[in-house]
Amino acid sequence: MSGDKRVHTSVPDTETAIDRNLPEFPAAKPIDEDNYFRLHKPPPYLSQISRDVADFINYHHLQKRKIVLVTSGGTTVPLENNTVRFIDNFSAGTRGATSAEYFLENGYAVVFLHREFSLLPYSRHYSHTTNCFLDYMTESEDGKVEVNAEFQKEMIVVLRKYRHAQNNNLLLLVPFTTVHQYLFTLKLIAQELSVIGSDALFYLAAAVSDFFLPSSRVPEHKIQSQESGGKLVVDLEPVPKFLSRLVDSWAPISMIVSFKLETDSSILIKKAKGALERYNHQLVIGNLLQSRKYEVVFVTKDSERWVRLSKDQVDAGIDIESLIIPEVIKLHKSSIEEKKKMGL
Ligand code: 9Z3
Repeated sequence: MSGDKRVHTSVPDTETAIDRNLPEFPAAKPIDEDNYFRLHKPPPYLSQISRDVADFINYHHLQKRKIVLVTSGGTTVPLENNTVRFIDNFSAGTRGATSAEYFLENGYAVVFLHREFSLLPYSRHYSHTTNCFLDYMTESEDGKVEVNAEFQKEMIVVLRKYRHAQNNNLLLLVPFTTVHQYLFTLKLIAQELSVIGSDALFYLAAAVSDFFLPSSRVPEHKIQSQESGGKLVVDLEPVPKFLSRLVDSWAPISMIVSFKLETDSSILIKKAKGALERYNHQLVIGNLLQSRKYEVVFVTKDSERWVRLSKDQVDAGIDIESLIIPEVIKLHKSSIEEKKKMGL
């Protein structure tokens, strides 16, 4: 028997297998966001997450600590309820996990909404590297397991920061796997965070699918290739533009930073500006898949500014997040002052 009380999202929820009573998902309309939450069942574990998040927010709000929601990793779109096949979005979780560490260093408490089993703050230094974690270990002369001498210096720094976050309850890990779980959990956390208004910051680095399969159309069992003449034709719907709900009604006073990922450099800024105009939030950080670890562009309504690591910084292994996060925090501070002046 396992004593693990944590929520896990990667095992499909087969009890909510295809429900033919649900109405067919209507074609795309401007009210899609509301329809989505009306026509889909929330994940069954959501009330547990709600309690954990509410406790975390109350605890830090009492201590006047700012709270950031960092989203990280890619969402999946399952093609079957007992999921064998799914569509995935690219993201290792490096941006989110690394950013969370720099927010923690700068005094924020962090709700880390992440794809289960993607990179996590602190453990990321050791968990998904090409080294097996056992390569960090060595056996001492008296038969004890120890950390290899060459890793001691770096590991003690990471270990101290990790313990500090743990001992002070500064980091709340909340998992998702599917885009469905992501949307319901984001909505829940946003509504709970809205209680602290401008002291909350949303930093949306997760790679969220633009398409999904409405639950009314998800088959219960593995799709059989013989039944469809060997072809698989997938007909997906656009994911509702949840960002507009986040900005307008879930957390209207908080500062929202979203990421825009492109692979074609000639459209990055245009797409980032388009997102700002569409959702009316404060900042889009644009990045290209190919260069995301070395350069990003901060796009606001009236400015665009590249933030880049120099060659020396790249060679020294500096994280670009160590440049991004202080800039974001500066903008959050001015946003708080502005909102306070407006009496919000
Ligand atoms: C990003 O652009 C992230 O920076 C990356 C990070 C996914 C590139 P890694 O985890 O990668 O370090 O491997 N995230 C946002 C991606 C996204 O789906 N954005 C949507 C869009 O571009 C808006 S929410 O339309």
